[in-house]
Amino acid sequence: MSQVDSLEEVIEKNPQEKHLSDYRPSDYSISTIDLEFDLFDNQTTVKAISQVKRVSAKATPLFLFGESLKLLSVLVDDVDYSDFELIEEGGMLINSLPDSFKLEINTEVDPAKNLAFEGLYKSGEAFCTQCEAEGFRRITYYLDRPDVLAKFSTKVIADKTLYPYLLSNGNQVDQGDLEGGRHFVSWVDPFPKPAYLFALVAGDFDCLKDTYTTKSGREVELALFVDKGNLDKTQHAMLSLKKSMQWDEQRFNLEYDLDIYMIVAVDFFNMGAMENKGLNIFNSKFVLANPQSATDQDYLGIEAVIGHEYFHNWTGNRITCRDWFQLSLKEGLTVFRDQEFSSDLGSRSVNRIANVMTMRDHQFSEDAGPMSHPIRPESVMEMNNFYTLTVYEKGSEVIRMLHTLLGEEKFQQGMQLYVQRHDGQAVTCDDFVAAMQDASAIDLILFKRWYSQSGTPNVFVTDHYNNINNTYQITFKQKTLPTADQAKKLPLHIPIDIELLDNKGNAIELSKGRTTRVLSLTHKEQTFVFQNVKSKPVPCLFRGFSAPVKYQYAYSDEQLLDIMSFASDEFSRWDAGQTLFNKYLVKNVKALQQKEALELPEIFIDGFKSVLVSENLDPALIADMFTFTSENGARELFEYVDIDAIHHARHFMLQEIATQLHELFVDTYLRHHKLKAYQADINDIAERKLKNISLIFIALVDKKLANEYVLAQIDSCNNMTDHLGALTAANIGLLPCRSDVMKAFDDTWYENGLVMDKWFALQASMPCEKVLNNIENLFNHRSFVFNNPNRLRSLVGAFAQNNTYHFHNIDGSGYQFLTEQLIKLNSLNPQVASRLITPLIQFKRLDEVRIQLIKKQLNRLLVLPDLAVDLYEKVTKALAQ
Ligand code: B3K
Ligand code: ZN
Repeated sequence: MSQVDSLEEVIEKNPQEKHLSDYRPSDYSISTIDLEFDLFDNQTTVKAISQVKRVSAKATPLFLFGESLKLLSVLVDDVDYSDFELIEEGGMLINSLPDSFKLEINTEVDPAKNLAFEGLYKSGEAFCTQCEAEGFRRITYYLDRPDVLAKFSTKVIADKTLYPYLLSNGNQVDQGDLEGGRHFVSWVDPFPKPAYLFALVAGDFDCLKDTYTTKSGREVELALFVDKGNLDKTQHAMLSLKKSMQWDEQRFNLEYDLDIYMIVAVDFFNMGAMENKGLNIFNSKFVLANPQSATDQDYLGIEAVIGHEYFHNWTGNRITCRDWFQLSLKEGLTVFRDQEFSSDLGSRSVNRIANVMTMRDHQFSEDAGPMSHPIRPESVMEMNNFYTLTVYEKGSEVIRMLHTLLGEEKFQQGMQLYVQRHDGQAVTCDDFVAAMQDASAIDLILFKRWYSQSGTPNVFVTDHYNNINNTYQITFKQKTLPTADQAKKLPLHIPIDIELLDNKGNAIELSKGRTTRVLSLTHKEQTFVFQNVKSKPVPCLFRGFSAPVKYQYAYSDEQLLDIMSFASDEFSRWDAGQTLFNKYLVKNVKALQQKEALELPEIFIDGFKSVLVSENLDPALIADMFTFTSENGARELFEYVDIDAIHHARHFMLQEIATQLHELFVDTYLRHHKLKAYQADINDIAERKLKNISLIFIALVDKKLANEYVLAQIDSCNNMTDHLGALTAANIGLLPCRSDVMKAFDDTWYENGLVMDKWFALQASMPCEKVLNNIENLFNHRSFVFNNPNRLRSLVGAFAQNNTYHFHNIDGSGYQFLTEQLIKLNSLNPQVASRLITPLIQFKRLDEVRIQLIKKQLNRLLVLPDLAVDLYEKVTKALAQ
């Protein structure tokens, strides 16, 4: 049987896609649901009593979603009911119901066996839940869809010694002791919510308490629950929460609404965190930090994720999504809000650069791959597969473009109108844009195409300067290539923030007193003319990455250096450096392919030299200027991706930079290597970043000196950033001390899984042939736990995602290794499997040998008898390319 036949056959007998266009309001509404959980490891019973009302005119049966449940009984208006049928695909159909009734459903679940971490499960000793997107149906039969909003009350019963804390959404209203050493706590959440925001936690924790007084003067109790012994790692998370609450009041005029806000940190969690109403559940990675165990990046990540989940209270919880196709309504907007939060508190440019790196290194390839979808997808098989960089990060870029087009004032008016119109409702992306349009009186009809069109637009820029009448004319052409999901592409509304530099590097006035302007590109091709331009300018385009596009302009090296030195926007300076690097990367890849000599001209080195010695630039920005396009990101620069040539050309360039600027890197390292008390403060973070980047460049060329520095740095450092910085240099430079310092780290930290994640990720990104062999051995390491998603991401994910060259080893070993892990994970935790598969499905532009090797592995997955829908969706789409 040919591959195509088997693919078609498999597709035929498997799950179908759901379509946005099929949306219909629910036939029934639920006003209240009272839950009672009697918690036991393997036999937890759930009693769910709902007040249900038919809203449709027709007397249709009631369909309730339900999966992996043991049904104990169904009662309608307190009487045992049997007129229902269980549906194999996951649910129950109840017939002959009255117009309005009380529905009681009793189910049993097995939390201890639930290793998919969806629904009710055990994380270590604690019980916890994850219901977004469709996990509540693994707790009870319910109208598990985001547009059914009900008031929840929850009674939790459990052993009192093992589970002193019993938590759920809303406010605590009752508690008491029961027979047999058990106790209960009852909670009521006054705000109607969809089931995906339900949460329950039971466990024994250490708790950090605090309070926050909102701007209207209400006192809110704050509580942070962590595993026993971790209280010394909670200060930063609590501070971040208070900063988030204050920032949302100041910038968005949004205040917290319940009397208590709780955050629980757990070790077994599929994602970063979850915004359940009043009871956020977090991956402990995004809560726990002290200087010894967490890096600067961890500190910043915690602040951002705490902010993100907190901001969801309005954008997501108070106003939620009508259906899951609208996910970007809450996620794109909330990512935008958390990015703004981080930028207002820290460095705007450095944050912007980090976000753009994510777009270019990862989102662009998603948009060009088999899973390409618009920020508002039109068809979905497994919803969990759509918590993507496109929905989140590109979604945020779309909100940012709205912000650019409207300006802060009108954007905030739009937000206010959105809240005023839709508080307490489940709405659509169209509703959001309508509020923005109505508040600003700016026409956004064309702009809305960003919601329905996938793919990264290419913008080709040409210009012409007329020195007789002093006019400068600039022409933009946009073209989006067909994507896997959508052949036909239309022109988009693309805001282009522009600045023109004159021959002395000064910004030219573009309109009264203004030297920058946002042009609206709305057609396939458009020309803009600037008058009174005295000399041929250097155009600084897409300032601040004003649109999520790839753009091309035939910049000379000199022009790029001008932008690097003179652009008023720090992001543009960085971007010009990236463009210059990419230009030579493309050249050198070609040279390698044609067996010609590689080159990096003096002008390039000189340009970067002046960056390194600059006294005015923020050290963090300098560090970013020396963080060049990754091998992953570089793939997007080519039509045909030559893994080997990209690796070798990039390596040559880094080696060349390290050699030619060696003394300056040493000097920079020494200047910024300061021994002082640790503070997660923006200036100190910047210095550590530049110092540790310099150390890497030193390690590339002078192993002896680098070895010395690494050992001394580890010896004297008082924080994880510097410790890990030294280890990273030892790892990348394969320094003589590498194995000793790795071992010492392991011996110190082996009991702390989160810290060991950093170590596993280093092992996985080791730039050497034997890396895969090492990884395989590390599965037996004392700190490795296969079931823990964090460990898996650090070891397997870091290898497949970041160690591009070795993962794509032409012998196929990387592909085979990943596939073997996916086969194991398919039945344990399909959600995590489905995230890890990404590098295996984006293969279309690789060489034929690698394509065949990958297809062979994907076909192994395809024929698994119990292939989870999460993987099924991606594997079939990948093979159909
Ligand atoms: N809303 C959650 C993500 C849920 C993912 C479900 N597979 C976290 C967040 O975006 O804030
Ligand atoms: Zn979110």
